[in-house]
Amino acid sequence: MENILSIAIQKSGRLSEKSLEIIRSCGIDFASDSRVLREMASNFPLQFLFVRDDDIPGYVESGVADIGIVGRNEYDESGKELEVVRDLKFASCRLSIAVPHGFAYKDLSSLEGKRIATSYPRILSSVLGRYGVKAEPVVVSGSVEITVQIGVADAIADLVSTGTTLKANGLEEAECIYRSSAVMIGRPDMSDGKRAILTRLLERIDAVMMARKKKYILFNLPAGKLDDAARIIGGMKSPTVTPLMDRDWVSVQSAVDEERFWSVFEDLRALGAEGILVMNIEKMTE
Ligand code: PRT
Ligand code: ZN
Repeated sequence: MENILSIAIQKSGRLSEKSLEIIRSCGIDFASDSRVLREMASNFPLQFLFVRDDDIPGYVESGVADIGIVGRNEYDESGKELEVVRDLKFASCRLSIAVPHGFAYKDLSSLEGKRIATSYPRILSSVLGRYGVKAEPVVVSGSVEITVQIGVADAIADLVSTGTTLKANGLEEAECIYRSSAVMIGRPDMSDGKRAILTRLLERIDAVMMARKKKYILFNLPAGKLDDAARIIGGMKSPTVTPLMDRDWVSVQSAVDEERFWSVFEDLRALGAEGILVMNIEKMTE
């Protein structure tokens, strides 16, 4: 359908909730709770297709869906040539080599001739190939972490986030070989009509993602300290400055990077800022 963009989303798993949440925060409404196979948004030309994550790159390639949200690992492993339209920066994880205690791991060359169990043979072999290491991949579709104990592999290459699963299975994380997070993929040859809908969607997603990285801060400051405050807040051309009844004081407001927030807060306090108010930003553009 020319005037509708279809998006493939994981039906149930680590990506499902956050994928839907980011779309919902773009002001796009849908029922979703039933997670039927297909569903239409009520106020945006977007149709959802709820499927297994492994199938998403293939569905996007074949045109069953126009775009999809999937782990970068799953996309790269698929070998499909699609467009990565956005890194959505959630569901971050790494693909790591893990070895049993007592395995003398130095670097990737320690894997020469070893059996390595993984669900990501394509990514693994491309990394090993780059370092000229020849190992024997053992491809399993799940429970990679038990393969050493049951004697089918000498080491593994598996996704890790906290590392708890590796530890529980007597393995040590030896080296991270690849990093992943959820990405939005799309068909490069989308029609103009669909591309226009995607552009609208991306504008909203960017506004939501940018807002999440910032806090809005409002405070009163002795007027003479304005230049110092601007330097502390940094990265912005013009904080909004409003005069107060008391001419010696001004009210200042600005967006601040979330990751620098506490140091900015403390420096402003030390400068004499009072009545500091901090707010979450819902949407934002450059
Ligand atoms: O049913 P379907 O095929 O749709 O889902 P799935 O079971 O194949 O995928 P799912 O939902 O488990 O993961 C989807 C995506 O989430 C992956 O492709 C990754 O991009 C991403 N992701 C993020 C992870 C993890 N973190 C993660 N920790 N995928 C898997 N894991 C595994 C890890 O391998 C370990 O077994 O979760 C376990 C816990 O990890 P630790 O390190 O916290 O103990
Ligand atoms: Zn899967």
